[in-house]
Amino acid sequence: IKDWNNIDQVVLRSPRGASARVSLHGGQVISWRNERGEELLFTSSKAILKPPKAMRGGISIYFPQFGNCGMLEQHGFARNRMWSIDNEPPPTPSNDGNGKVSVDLLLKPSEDDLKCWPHCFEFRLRVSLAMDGNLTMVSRIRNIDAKPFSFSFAYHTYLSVSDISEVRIEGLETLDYLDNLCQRERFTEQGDAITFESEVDRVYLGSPNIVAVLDHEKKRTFVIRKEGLPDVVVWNPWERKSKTMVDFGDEEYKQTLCVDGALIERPVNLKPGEEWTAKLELSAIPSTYCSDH
Ligand code: TA6
Repeated sequence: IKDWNNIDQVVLRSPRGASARVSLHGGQVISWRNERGEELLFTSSKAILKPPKAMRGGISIYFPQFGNCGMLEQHGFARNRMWSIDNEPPPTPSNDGNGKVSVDLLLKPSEDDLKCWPHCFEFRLRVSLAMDGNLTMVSRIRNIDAKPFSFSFAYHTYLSVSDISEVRIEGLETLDYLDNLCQRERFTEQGDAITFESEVDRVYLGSPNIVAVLDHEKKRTFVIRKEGLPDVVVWNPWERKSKTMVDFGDEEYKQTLCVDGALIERPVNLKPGEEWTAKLELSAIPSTYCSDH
């Protein structure tokens, strides 16, 4: 289907009624709903839905860099480009059946991209929705150049939460992190699960492959499973920063938390002919916890 800018979108529907919507602009997942039709990803009410910039919300892809460096756009160009449907997708693993629906997208550098980042690549992205509503994204980046190149990567994921003050992340305790609010200085997380009471913008390093985001008020837990992505970006702009972003509502920081499976500290160095793969799987499950009574 087309959006109102005439950009193609692909809607995936599981037999039980979960759905996901993927835009060819940026290969961005712009919606993910559970079987009850509840939206699980945040999209800002002020999001700018017109290219060239990625819209504020959903899951966008940071490639080939994290942050703002050199001639490249902030967080790389992949999220701002038009992708195409991949007519030669990689084979589907035989254990991938079970009512899974997917779309395969492809990004190749344009002439302009090559001026800023002179490396030939093929980036294949598969977005799948499983029978149980789990959303999976698999990225395959192949070096089709004659020389090696390095890159960083993230699935920039805006989770929808009821109230940021009631949310905690489990799985990042005791890890080292780079603090983007302090020139990427390195700190060590102490003790407990991570909670939020001010702006947070960190890259947790060498994290376990499963991280959980517990939304106490909504009684929902997001489980993030990742492969090939050692780092996790955690970002909430809080009040002051929210007011500086034109495409983000002043109060919307309460309803979202970005938790990104990422590869940042040690960029990949990909040789000619080599392929790098990374996978992110998201599930949203009702929390089972002891109630107060
Ligand atoms: O992912 C964290 C971060 O790098 C933050 O520093 C913040 O700037 C955010 O990304 C959003 O970046 P964007 O370019 O989408 O405004």
